[in-house]
Amino acid sequence: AGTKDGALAQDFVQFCVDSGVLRFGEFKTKAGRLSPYFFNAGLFDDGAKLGRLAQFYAKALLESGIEFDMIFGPAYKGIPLGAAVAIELARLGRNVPFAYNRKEAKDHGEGGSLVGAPLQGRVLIVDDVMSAGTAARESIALIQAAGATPHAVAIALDRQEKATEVGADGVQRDVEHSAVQYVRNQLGLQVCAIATLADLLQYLRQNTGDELASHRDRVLAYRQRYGVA
Ligand code: OMP
Repeated sequence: AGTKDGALAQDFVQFCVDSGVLRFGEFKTKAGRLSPYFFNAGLFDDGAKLGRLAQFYAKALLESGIEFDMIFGPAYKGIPLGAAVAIELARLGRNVPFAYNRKEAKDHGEGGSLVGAPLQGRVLIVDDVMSAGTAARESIALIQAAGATPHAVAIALDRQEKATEVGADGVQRDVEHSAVQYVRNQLGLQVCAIATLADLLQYLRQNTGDELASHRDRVLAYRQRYGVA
């Protein structure tokens, strides 16, 4: 997972720590896990940070060599991210159509739940973090229903941890693969992540100090318990 250029990932982790997007402590994830770190993309909360974030996505995408015809930003968090990436790509000379969805279907005005360019061709989904992959599955279904091809997903951080499934008995269980592995291997989409948990651990290894060392031990223990191979 991630990009070939480890330097880009390291710069990105540093940027996220500096801007408070990546924090260490105790956080509960959507899947109910107690995580020693959390990535909150909502804290890319001014024009400069959003612009820099978009540059990271664009560089990671260019390095990945993934081809696509348009960008889709899933509601809510993917909307500003997709828009920012579309603007940055246009600035770099690659102007592609952009669309997003609304969560509540509208019965007047433009109607429907899709806004922006018509969904067609190979669609790149831009989102923040993939954990269980629920959001990705919804976007994929929506793109297919519109007659377009879900082709790739760009995310900022791949947590590289076991996805969960709810069994017939209604109980949630961990599975052996991550959401990214599922999207890549089972759904056949290409996935580009600016950084991964491995990059975060490398950052914690290289940046010494007592505080970071204790974070590193906790992140390693978390990976031991929930991480994928
Ligand atoms: P899925 O849609 O199940 O893949 O979960 C992704 C979501 O998890 C994100 O959109 C966030 O709401 C949340 N999340 C983070 O944003 N950052 C993290 O570090 C961890 C999570 C999470 O809850 O797993």
